[in-house]
Amino acid sequence: MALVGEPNVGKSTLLNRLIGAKVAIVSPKPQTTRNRILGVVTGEGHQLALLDTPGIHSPRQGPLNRSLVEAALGAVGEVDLVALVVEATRPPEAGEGSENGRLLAVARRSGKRTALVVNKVDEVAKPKLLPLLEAWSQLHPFDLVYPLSALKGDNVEGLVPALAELLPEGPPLFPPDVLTDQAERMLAAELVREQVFRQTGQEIPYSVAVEVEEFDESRREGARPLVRILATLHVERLSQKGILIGKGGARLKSIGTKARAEIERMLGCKVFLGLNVRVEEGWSQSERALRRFGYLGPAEG
Ligand SMILES: Nc1nc2c(ncn2[C@@H]2O[C@H](COP(=O)(O)OP(=O)(O)OP(=O)(O)O)[C@@H](O)[C@H]2O)c(=O)[nH]1
Ligand SMILES: [Mg+2]
Repeated sequence: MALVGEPNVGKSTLLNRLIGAKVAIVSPKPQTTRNRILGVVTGEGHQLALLDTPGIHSPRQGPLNRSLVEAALGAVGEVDLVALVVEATRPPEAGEGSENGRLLAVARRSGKRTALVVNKVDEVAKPKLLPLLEAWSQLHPFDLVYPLSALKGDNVEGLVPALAELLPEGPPLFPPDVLTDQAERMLAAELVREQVFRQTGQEIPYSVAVEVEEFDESRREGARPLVRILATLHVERLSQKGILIGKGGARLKSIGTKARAEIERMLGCKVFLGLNVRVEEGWSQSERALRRFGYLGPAEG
């Protein structure tokens, strides 16, 4: 199944919550997720393979934005069940021309079953919730309408069994211990990017791509396990390089410190993290660069 929806509604938070591990980065800024991320939940008698996708938004200008939207719309075509994620804090809208309306039209045309997940219920007063769910139900014949808080965990435990009811029967696709398709190297790059999203403002988060140049595990099995990671933060312009590095290198240092702690938690051992910043003029306009950074699937044909 696929988790789709507008940016910032909490798709990645929900994916992490459902699989019980952090495989997708999360930030308060929209357009955090740049590629499809698989998460697998295996339980008693069911297995759910979930795709987290970039938020759907317009305008879709430039190759990066277009590839984000294509990744999300493409996911709809590949799954048995579409879960549209929306926020309880906003009134329902799924009219023509709206992002949700567009997604629902894609789902309808595909003939796929469609669930609505109403997230962030912790932010609305209880009496407001029922009318909101009813209003959503008027907009589309959802197979399931499910309110929860991915952040707080409220009402999350019933979601997987309810979704499993909507999925076709079949043998499990993954061994029970598989949680994600994300390699540790990619997760490390993402955890650095997460700190860029959290610690910089304005256009900087959207101008940074992270590439892990070295991921040295040769001392991982030793007496004092260590993984050595060297990553480059590519910015689009020279002026952004200075902002990202900060006065006396303070900002880059702070990004590195926090990212290293997150990567250590993921890998379960000490990490040396070296970061450097390079100008890769206009990388977000270049399909080649997008492919190199893993934000675009392999070339078609
Ligand atoms: N209050 C509240 N905040 C939430 C909840 N779920 C997610 N958030 C917050 O919403 C913001 C966006 O979360 P993400 O999981 O990154 O959202 P997303 O839909 O993956 O966003 P994109 O990747 O940009 O499309 C973060 O600040 C989360 O902490 C929730 O249930 N309640
Ligand atoms: Mg996301």
